[in-house]
Amino acid sequence: MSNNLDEIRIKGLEYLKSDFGDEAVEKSIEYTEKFIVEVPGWQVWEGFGGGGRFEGGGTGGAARNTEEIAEDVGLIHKLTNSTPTVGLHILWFLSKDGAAGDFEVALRVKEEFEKNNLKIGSVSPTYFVGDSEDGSFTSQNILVRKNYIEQTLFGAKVAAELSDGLLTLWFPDGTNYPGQRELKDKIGLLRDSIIEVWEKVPEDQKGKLKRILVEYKVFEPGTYSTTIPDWATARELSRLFGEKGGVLVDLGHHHHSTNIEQIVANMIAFDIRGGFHFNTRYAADDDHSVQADYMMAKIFHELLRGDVIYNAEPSKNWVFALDQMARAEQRIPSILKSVDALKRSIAKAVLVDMSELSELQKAKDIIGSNVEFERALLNTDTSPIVMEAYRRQGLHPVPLIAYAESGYQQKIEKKRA
Ligand code: AFD
Ligand code: MN
Ligand code: MN
Repeated sequence: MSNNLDEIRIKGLEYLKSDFGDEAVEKSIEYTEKFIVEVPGWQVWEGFGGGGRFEGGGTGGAARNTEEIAEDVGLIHKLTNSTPTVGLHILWFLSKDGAAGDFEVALRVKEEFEKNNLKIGSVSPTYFVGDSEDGSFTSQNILVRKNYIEQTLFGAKVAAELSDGLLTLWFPDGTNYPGQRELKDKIGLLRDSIIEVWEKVPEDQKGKLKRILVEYKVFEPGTYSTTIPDWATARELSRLFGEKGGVLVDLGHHHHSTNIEQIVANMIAFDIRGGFHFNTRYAADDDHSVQADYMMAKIFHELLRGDVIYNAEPSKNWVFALDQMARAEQRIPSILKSVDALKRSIAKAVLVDMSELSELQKAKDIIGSNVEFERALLNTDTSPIVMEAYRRQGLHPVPLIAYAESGYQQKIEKKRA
């Protein structure tokens, strides 16, 4: 199997060089090598149903606690050198009683991650756990709102003091029936609660926070109305956090027909701090492993052309995380596949010959520009580039194979049965 991989890689690189030139291929390998993505702690964790909506524990072996999450993501990082941080939900992973955050727990989790060459990544208050059926920041009960505001302040402290300053807010607020709540009140309470949070974050923590990203979702869990249904609402709310506020684009959170690339281009044009939750859009939700389809390559085209990846000015760079969760499949392979898909996609975007493409665009050669665009982003298999990027780091060129050969899955299924 392995010498066949070498042959595919070597001959594949030769083919790509003849198609795109040595320089473009070399640059593509470098960009692919450098691309990193955050892993959501919940993707390897047994505790959350989520994606695919099917219950059942798959073949088993899911992590039961943050120590095992750290071991699993630590292995993924060892195999890919691409996943140095883990996204955490406060009530799932940083709490003693499941109702409030606990800084002692956060300190312990930080150590568990450091033992596995990992760091805490984004910190997410868990607005959908607890008493939020009438809303979290939009509840009519001021005590419920206060509780979630407190949790958000805890999240700001952890993000500022124990992590890299990234707070990501996903509000499940919405309604299931017309008339259930006044829609204007819902968004008004959400806005007022965010204002209260930002007023209460201590100045020193504000200084250490780098991004507070507000996520949106076209619907769900509210089936009639979702209080933050689009990036415009998320953007308006994010302004309340000042220059550090931004918008989190979760790929799965859109209607099927939505042109994601246009959203990305517009956010970049308006200099909005951004981030992605990568997954697959089979349904208007997330939760499935990423696939390296044409859309993903086009998204990376916009991100690269918008200079929001590898920008020398760190505040310009978007942050990237997986957000997928399913019980049925084996967790670690589903993440390795996502990392692979993202690397394939950025590799394609780097191969686009922008000088040739812009000539064709200027000449208004519509079909010519479409063909040139598709040459790299639709028609090219960048496996050889991804394999070469891993090989140069002394890694197995196909982490999924390395994982299968490692016996780790059998080990955790036995140990965690
Ligand atoms: C759910 C939400 C949203 C959020 C994630 C983790 O839809 O995507 O980012 O949980 O909080 O998938
Ligand atoms: Mn998400
Ligand atoms: Mn989601």
